[in-house]
Amino acid sequence: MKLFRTFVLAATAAALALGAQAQAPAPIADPAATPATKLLLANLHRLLPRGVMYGHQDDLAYGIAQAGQMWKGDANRSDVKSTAGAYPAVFGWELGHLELDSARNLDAVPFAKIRSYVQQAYAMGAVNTISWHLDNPHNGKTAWDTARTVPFILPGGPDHAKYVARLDRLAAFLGSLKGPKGEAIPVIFRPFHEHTGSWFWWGKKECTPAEFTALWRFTVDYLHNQKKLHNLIIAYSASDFADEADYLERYPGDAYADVLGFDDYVNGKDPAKFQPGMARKLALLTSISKAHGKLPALTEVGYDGVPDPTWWTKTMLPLLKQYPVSYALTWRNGDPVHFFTAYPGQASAADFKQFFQDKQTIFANRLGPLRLYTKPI
Ligand code: BMA
Repeated sequence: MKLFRTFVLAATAAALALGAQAQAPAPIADPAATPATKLLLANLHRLLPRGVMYGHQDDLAYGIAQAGQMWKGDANRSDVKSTAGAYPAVFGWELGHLELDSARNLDAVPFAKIRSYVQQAYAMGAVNTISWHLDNPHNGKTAWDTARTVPFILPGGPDHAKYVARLDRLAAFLGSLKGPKGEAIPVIFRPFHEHTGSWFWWGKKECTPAEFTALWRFTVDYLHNQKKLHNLIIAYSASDFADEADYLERYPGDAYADVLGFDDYVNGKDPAKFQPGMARKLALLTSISKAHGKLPALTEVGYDGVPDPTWWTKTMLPLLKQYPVSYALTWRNGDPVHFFTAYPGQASAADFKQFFQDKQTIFANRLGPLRLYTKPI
């Protein structure tokens, strides 16, 4: 009897420990997701313990040829490939101004080009993630306008139809992302990012948690049910946050997100505080994503201008080894002073190459063409 009791207690403790450790990956939020979209998400979960995928925003569109000089639109060019020898495993793209029916996004990249870059990344077996700095639908100002907006664009609000018209344009573009056989290309869609900050019209001080979650759910439901888009993996991406409750305050629910992430930059803080701050947030992200069976990711990260020559291996790599995330996306090499990854000759280039060579990092050369989309890895 005593033995039995001890055994049961030990078994219960083991089960509890296991339970606390990991939830099996949750099914994709969209029950009607295409098989390739479901497979991509399942494969990303499988890849998680094997290493972190490196990502770069606008990688194929433009970059820095050498200090002070940009390149733009050169076929197959990539600062990451020029520096490390391989393309990123994750490609980030931005759809701001698509809602205005503009031919180019807010960073002057033509949408037709973005479509072909998405196809190129997909063909090499890499992953595409899409953000949307959409202009304020209430007053026509930019995404960075902080006027009260969300209640006006929700169903029943005076600007709802305007918002829906913008979603229609978004949906037409997302629906046009097709592979060579006409198949829908799965993408990670990351709407209303950095919502725990207060610099976008969907930010924390700009709307209530109920308004934010209503906007999120309406948007995702509309894309799924009205627009019949089933190639989306949905990413929830905070900026800074204090604790689990703060992170989840505006969480739309497990039925509305697949990836849990946050954005963090060295800029704007004491560089010495970046690593400990990141470690604190990654520890929280690890436990929250495990508890919900969601995929953890560093949805944006970087050091503008990368002035620290060993930032990749001394600051980022130790963090990524301690707290596995699916991917870490660095922002765009936008101009000679606003850039987030190395280019040949840049101060951190040699270190970036070492980061690439580490067993724990995954670039496109380690993802066979289309493998993530076609069979369980
Ligand atoms: C910001 C900056 C801007 C850019 C925006 C959207 O962080 O890079 O220059 O317009 O992202 O890509």
